[in-house]
Amino acid sequence: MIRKLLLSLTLPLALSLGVVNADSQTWDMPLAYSATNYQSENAAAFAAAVTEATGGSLTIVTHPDGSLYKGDEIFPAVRTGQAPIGERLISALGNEDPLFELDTLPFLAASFADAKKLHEAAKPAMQKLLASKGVKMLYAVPWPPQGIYTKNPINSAADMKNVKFRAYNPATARLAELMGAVPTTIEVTELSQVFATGQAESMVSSGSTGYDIEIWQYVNFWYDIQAWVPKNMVIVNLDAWNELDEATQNFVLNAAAEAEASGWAKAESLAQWYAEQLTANGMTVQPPGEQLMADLKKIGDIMTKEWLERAGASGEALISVYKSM
Ligand code: PCA
Repeated sequence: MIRKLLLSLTLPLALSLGVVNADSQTWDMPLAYSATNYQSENAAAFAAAVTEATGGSLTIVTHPDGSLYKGDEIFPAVRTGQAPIGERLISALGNEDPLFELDTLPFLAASFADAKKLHEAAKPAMQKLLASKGVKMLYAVPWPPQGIYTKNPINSAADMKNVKFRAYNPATARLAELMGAVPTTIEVTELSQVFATGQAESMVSSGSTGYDIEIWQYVNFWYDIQAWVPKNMVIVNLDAWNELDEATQNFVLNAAAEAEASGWAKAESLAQWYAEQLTANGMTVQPPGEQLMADLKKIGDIMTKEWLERAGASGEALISVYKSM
């Protein structure tokens, strides 16, 4: 009787405070990119789909724009369980394992169709690697093709000499170095500020990220080099995952599959639109000239060779699986 009385008093109190009970919980989901970016919108739709499918027993709340954790804090936060779930640019983890850099190898998979194949080819190895770090990938979504943003026209890699370059991962830092530029790795939340203060005057990124920070305020050119298609992944902490019952896990997996499909479609359908927005805001958008392309191909060969040295036989095997698809 007393127990019943206590329950009847404490349960509504716990619910009204949003306190976790055995049957219902809330997952905070940190995102690095702005709320209006399609990656964040896609993540918000995923979160809403999970919340709805589970009738709120698992509620996922997205926190875009680095507001909960900045880009470089998200993977460690999910790994250690500080955040149960989060989204991170895969290749930003390149220093942890060469496998994370597979999708930024220049000219390996430069179209969305090839990028999708590469994603499928790498999935089993990625899940294994991520599991060894205590996390699981739920889905991954590409960025539109990458281009070089500059203030001045460039005709060759030599024109990038000493130019201050914003890198978003070890591979783009290496690319800059091989062009003779001066790379600094900067998270997207700091991007407007570093361009505004002149700490960066160029970068490689998609039309999407340029559009988000209104990059036409700082640079004039975007060379559409079509060299790779990097991806963001949504990862979940394995302990948090294993605590979910099977039905809930299945709701999450279904929502993740939908988010992966809609994210790829969105990236593809927006790629051209983003390039048009750069042009509409006064930038010159063009393919790289012959010399610049030849230089980039050479740099790509060096980066691929360096990657294979690090990734070894398993890296080579992955590439041949991809090429046979
Ligand atoms: N935007 C992200 C990574 C790739 C992209 O297109 C960024 O610049 O941080």
